[in-house]
Amino acid sequence: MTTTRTILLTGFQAFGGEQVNPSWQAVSALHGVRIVGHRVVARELPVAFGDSLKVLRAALKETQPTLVICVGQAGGRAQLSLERVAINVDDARIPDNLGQQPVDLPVVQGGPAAYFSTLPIKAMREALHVAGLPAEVSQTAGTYVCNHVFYGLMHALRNRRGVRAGFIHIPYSPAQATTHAGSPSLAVETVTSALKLAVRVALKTPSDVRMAAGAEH
Ligand code: PCA
Repeated sequence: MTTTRTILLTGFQAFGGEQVNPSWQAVSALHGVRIVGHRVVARELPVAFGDSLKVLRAALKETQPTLVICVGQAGGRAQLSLERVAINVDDARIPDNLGQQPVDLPVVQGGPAAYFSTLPIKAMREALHVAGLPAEVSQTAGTYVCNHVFYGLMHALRNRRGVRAGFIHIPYSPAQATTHAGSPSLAVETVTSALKLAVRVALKTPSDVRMAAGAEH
């Protein structure tokens, strides 16, 4: 008997005064979609230190995915940001949706300083560019709930060989950009197609390509 393998994609609830979070809008559009013989399960995470990881860990246990990509909003960024590294720090500039504002606390007490994404981020960037979609490798996922989830994800999977995981930040949607004059934006449908392509590349690229995509700052 063959069982269909699962891809877990997560987006976030709205936060920071926004009405929507395009990460969930883009990810939820892929729920149930089949990609290279796998089936997508989409889940929404609360923008809360602690609770976000409880929901994520429950979803990991329930769906037993072979690939996990968590997606979050990074308003102000102009491209899809394929995050390279999660760091063991919570340092919140603004309170989360539960009013919590940790400052310089570890995500996991005694955990390593950082975890690297296990997604083929260079190959993903290349494929997105070929498809005409703006994407960059990002050297920081920040120190707010997205980095918290990214770090917690990689920590939860640290002993699970064969499960690849990482994080992608996305720009404002055009609707959001109407209230952030001058900010770059990317249509939710475009983000959805980009995520679908990113998943396809992750499933088809066993080891990442060697290609410069670093930054000086
Ligand atoms: N972006 C925030 C948290 C939720 C989201 O979509 C972040 O970048 O940390």
